[in-house]
Amino acid sequence: MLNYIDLKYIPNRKDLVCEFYVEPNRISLEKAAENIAMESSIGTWTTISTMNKEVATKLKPSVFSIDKTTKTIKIAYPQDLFEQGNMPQILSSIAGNIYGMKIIKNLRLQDISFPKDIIDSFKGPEFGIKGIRKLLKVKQRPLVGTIVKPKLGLHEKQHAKVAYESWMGGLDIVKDDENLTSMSFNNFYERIKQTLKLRDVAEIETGEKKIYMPNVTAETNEMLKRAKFVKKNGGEYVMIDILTAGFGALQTLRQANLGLVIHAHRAGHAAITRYHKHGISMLAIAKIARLIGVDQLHIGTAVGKMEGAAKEVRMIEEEIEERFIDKKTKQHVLEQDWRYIKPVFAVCSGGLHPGHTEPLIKIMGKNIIAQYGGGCHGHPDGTRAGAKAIRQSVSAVMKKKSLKEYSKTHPELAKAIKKWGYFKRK
Ligand code: CAP
Ligand code: MG
Repeated sequence: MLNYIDLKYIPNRKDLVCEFYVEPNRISLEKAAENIAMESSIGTWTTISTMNKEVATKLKPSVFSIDKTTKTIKIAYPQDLFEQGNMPQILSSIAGNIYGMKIIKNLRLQDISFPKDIIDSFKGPEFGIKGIRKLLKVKQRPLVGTIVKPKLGLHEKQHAKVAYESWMGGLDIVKDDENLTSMSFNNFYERIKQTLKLRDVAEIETGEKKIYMPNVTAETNEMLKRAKFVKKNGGEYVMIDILTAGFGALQTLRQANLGLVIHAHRAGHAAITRYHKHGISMLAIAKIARLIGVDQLHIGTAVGKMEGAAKEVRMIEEEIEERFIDKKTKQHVLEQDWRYIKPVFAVCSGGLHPGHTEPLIKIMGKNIIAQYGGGCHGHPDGTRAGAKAIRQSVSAVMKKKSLKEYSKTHPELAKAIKKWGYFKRK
């Protein structure tokens, strides 16, 4: 029987390292760790006559840390277990069968550290934070955007009009919602033409760069066709729902090298990230998305409607933007040398309104993209006023003024605050 536990083992630069939270089912944590290492690499439930010494020596992973207090284990996997440049295969190993083993009650892949050769086999972001700020010509402040609402139902012209109003009110970015693709009432290709046409008008009338992020999520060939259509019509961005489309599809989009900024929506992530005892952490998903090559990624707001505590959301932001504000956070993350892989812009979205802007920036810093859906189109005076109120709330923070103070001279902000109030941390 091969021995998978080696608490003296020190991972080397050719190891992929995973940290798991493990709740065994009537067996010891050691036994559970051994079975996880086996099933996620070369083993199965029993010894087999076909196993040979060479396979074992070359490919056997090592459980090198078992912490009974935190119920976490760390496993170092020789990189030859994985196909370079193939994220689906990597995840079929480290996030595959092991979740279904009867001897495990709960299992969560908390964190991953990729070795150099695997890092080098992926493209990473084409633009990243610097490229996006350069494209939008916005150096310091958070970028602000909205999502056309209602999520579904508007036809192409109405959609374009809502986008135009949002840009004219001062927002940088307008995106499709996660479930808007090409509908019977809103054809993708027609929507792109109508919306980009008004985007050009808004740019001329405001003198500012304006961005439209169309959702190209679809079967992979159709997705590529839609992305190329956006490019041909003067769009600079596409959006993809990375969990429902899949990591293989995300690789196809990124590796098509279309010169489009990729916005990663994470619809569906909470099915695997939300329960902190089972599934995959958002931190691990964020690292995977950065390695494949998204330019910006939804990571939560800490203050809005979606779950995600401030500490966790901040940790994810610091990992994808690679700027560790407080060293303590870094301790909770497996060391990762990202080499030339660019940092990714953190997107904060979900239940935000202008009253959230101050605490949001306080927690997340200025290097974020803040998106307000209902918090824009729900403004008492409509979309354009909502957009103005959002922009005003950011200006207040950048000028170190309280929202209360600033709303005295900015009526749109005052009306937003009157309707939704200020965010009070619980
Ligand atoms: C926000 C949103 C976003 C979610 C995504 C929505 O709209 O468009 O998809 O926030 O959540 O459909 O809910 P609102 P996350 O501003 O009206 O809430 O960023 O946490 O993945
Ligand atoms: Mg949405």
